Amino acid sequence: MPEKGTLSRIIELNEDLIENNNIIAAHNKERFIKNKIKSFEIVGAIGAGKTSILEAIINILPKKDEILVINGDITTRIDADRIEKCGVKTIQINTGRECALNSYHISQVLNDVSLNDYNYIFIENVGNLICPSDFILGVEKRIIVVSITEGEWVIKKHPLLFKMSDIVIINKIDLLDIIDIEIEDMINDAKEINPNIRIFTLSAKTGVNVEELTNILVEEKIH
Ligand SMILES: Nc1nc2c(ncn2[C@@H]2O[C@H](COP(=O)(O)OP(=O)(O)OP(=O)(O)O)[C@@H](O)[C@H]2O)c(=O)[nH]1
Ligand SMILES: [Mg+2]
Repeated sequence: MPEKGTLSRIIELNEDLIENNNIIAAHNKERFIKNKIKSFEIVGAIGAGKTSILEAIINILPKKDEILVINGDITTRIDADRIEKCGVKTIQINTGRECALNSYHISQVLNDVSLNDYNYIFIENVGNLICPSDFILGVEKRIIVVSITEGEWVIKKHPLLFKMSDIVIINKIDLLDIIDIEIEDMINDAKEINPNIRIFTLSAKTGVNVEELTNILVEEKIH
C-alpha cells in the first residue's frame, strides 16, 4: 500500500498536468479561430476506423490543398502515409510511450505550419478510448468513432469520452448482417450519456452516410 501522502502528491501532479494542458489547448483554439480554420479531433479505439473515415471524408472534400491532417501514433507513420495518398498534407506525431496526443504536441506542430494556408485541420488521435479524455487539444469539434465490432457495451463503458465529444460515428455498419448487435441500443446509450451528441451510423468501407457526415462538417458554422 502506498503511503497516503505519496498518493495525494500523484493526484496533484496529474491535476497540474491537466490544467497546463487546458491552458495550451485554449491557446491552440485561439489560433484556429484567428486563422478561420475548422478543426476536428478524431478519437476512438485501435482499429475503429478513424483513418478510413478520414480517407473517405477527404476524398469527398474538393480542395485538397486547404486540408491538413495531423496523425498521432505510438511509433509508425502508416496512417500519415495512407492519408498522404489522398493528396493532402500530413504531419505525423509519434507519441512514444504516451497513449494520447496532448495540446503541447499540437502547439508545436502549429508552429511549423503556415496556418493561413488551411481551412480544415483534422487530428487523428492515438487509438485509445480512455487516455484522450484527459487531454483536450483545442479543436472546435471532437468526433468519436466506435465500430460495431467492438461489442454492444463499448459506449456504455466509456462515458467520459462520449460526454466530451460532439459527434459519434458508429462505423462498420456493412457488417451488421454478420455481427450480432443491436445498433439501436448503441445509439440509445450515446444519447443517454450525451443528449447533445450527433450520431452517424456509417461504413467507411461502402461509403454509407459519409457524404451526410462530410456535409455537416463543411456546413456547420463553427466560429
Ligand atoms: N468492414 C469494414 N471494415 C472497416 C471499416 N472501416 C475500417 N475498416 C477496417 O478496419 C481496419 C482498421 O481501420 P483503420 O481505419 O486503420 O482504423 P483506425 O481507427 O485508424 O486504427 P488505428 O489508427 O490503428 O487506431 C482496417 O482493416 C480497415 O479496412 C468499415 O466501415 N467496414
Ligand atoms: Mg488510424
